[in-house]
Amino acid sequence: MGLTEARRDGFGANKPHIDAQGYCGQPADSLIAVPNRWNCRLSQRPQVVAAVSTAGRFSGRIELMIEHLRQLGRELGLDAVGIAPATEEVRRVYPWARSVVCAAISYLPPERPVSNNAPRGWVARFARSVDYHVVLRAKLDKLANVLASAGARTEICVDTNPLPERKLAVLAGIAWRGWNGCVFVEGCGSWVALGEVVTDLDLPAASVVEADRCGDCRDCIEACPTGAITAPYIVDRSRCLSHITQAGGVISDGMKAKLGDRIYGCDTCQEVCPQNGEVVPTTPEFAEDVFPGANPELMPLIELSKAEFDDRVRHSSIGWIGRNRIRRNAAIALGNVKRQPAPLLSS
Ligand code: B12
Ligand code: SF4
Ligand code: SF4
Repeated sequence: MGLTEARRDGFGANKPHIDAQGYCGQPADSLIAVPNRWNCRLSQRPQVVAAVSTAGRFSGRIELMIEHLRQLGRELGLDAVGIAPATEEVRRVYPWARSVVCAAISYLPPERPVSNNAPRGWVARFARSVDYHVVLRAKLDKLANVLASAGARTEICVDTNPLPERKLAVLAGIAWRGWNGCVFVEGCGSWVALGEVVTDLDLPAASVVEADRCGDCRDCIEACPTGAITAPYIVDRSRCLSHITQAGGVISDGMKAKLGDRIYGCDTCQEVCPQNGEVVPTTPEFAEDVFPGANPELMPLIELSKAEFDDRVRHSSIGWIGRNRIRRNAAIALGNVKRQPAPLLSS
């Protein structure tokens, strides 16, 4: 691939999909090693954006390397890979950094109907399956090996606090921003997790695809239960229910009512988004729910002993917030679902 042209190998309409039965239904041109029932073909090319060449000493090798990263990203099941310059924020943390290889992966799980009428809570989609940090890090590790084999220094980041991951994804040309604050990737909508390999290699950065695709829509702003989207792209963390489910402390009565049945995260501003309308699950690793799943029964969660918590929840995507917060959220959800005061918790 020539580096003189910015290139986006989008695969929107051709993406494979996984339905509730775990069928991944599209023909494709490459297989990766996944458990048998997921031997679906992951044909779709991640959008690798390698743009205008710096035509430096290593340009020949760098071109090959970027092509290799692109190929590997596709084989690993990443949905987009692109290159951003190491911004000021990145260099504050890693002063040696020159470039950032940014990747996105769809975490969208299949929807499954629930089978009984017991009071249930709700978990956001990014936390229903196996922990995306683990899945993405393992894939980024392989991209990092490519860079390291060329003698580069690397650091893998997934959800690393001081890095502006959304901004980097936009600068890498793999994503654009929505007014709900989330970034969108072609074919995946905003149901993507982001990760990076920071490197000291000077890689050619991408053409930014930033575009306002929201137009006249204000659906997310209007749908947010707490008015947390205070202006386009700006989310007031203190009012965001995602934050409130994850943070410790006492939740005010006003916010308790707004939480509804949420016990971890909030997807409302993404669910209502027309840009997410046609998107389907595509990543085999996220096809199965992990305990407590999408709609856990609330009473068993509230009654979890410490030993049961350690055994069943601690290592799930939501376990890091600890037993007390999960039980607090479940108790509030139970009160909201049954329209009665939240039960008092014993320790
Ligand atoms: C703290 C945090 C939160 C906090 C605060 C979020 C917030 N908006 O402030 C809380 C707990 C509320 C939260 C919620 C969610 N989060 Co969060 N969160 C983070 C974290 C760790 C840091 C983000 C941060 O500091 N935000 C502060 C604000 C000011 O920064 P920002 O959102 O990045 O965007 C600002 C700037 O970067 C800049 N900017 C953004 N893009 C661009 C592009 C250009 C070109 C420029 C110049 C500037 C620019 O403008 C923005 C506004 O000032 C990141 C991981 C990371 N290191 O980035 C994940 C991350 C942003 N979260 C993520 C996810 C999945 C979520 C939730 C969807 C989870 C859920 N279902 O409950 C919600 C979405 C809520 C929402 N509408 O934003 C994903 C984003 C996926 C996506 N498609 O966008 C990330 C990247 C984690 C990951 N590695 O995948 N999150
Ligand atoms: S995640 Fe929920 S509370 Fe937070 S901004 Fe979106 S809709 Fe509002
Ligand atoms: S709901 Fe509308 S305004 Fe909000 S991010 Fe989606 S398209 Fe943009």
